[in-house]
Amino acid sequence: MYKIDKKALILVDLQNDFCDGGLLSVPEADSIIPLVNRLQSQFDCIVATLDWHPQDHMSFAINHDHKQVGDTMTVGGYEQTLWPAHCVKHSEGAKLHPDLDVSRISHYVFKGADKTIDSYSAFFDNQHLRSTGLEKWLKDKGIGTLYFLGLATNLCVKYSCMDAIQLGFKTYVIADACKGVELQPGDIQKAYHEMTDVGVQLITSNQILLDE
Ligand code: VGL
Ligand code: ZN
Repeated sequence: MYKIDKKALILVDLQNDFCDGGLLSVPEADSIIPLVNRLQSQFDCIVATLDWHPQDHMSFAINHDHKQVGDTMTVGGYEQTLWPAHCVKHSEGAKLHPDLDVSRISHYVFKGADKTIDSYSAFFDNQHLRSTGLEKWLKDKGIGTLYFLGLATNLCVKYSCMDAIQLGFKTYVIADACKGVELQPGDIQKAYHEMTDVGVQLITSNQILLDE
């Protein structure tokens, strides 16, 4: 007896604030959008994640006295980096990039909506206290293999991939369809190493588009 393994493509945080001109822009983010649109045609199931913060979110430097963007603080035993305000729910900056093809997205994951905790991963908040429900949604559909792309490689893409492995999904990251932010030089490379160390498979878009 064999199990049919379905695949999903997960689009991570392709929102205006992470794109060119946004409040927390990732260098060259806009350049991946045409590729993301082409890749979608190779998958039956497309999921999009959105960073979706309230104005008073704890990850915004502006919400803490004597703190600047880039500072860190310890919250509930884990280190939180402080960001400029970004992806405030319902704002223009929180919308998906206008050139992104959204016609085939069948599920949306809104994360970071609790003001007291951040959520880089598509599956859990940063303290693994609460699930976003994505694991159940995928497993109910018989999806066992996930392909990730989007923004930022070393933050939300990485944390999503690491959780996916832990949850038992076969996990790929499409390297040329991701862009990252180097807070420290080498951050992106380091993130790829952390991912491959736990079993995430690094691929490029041409391996998926071969039979296009
Ligand atoms: C992200 C920083 C803060 C991301 C989200 O999508 O990678 N980065 N919030
Ligand atoms: Zn955020």
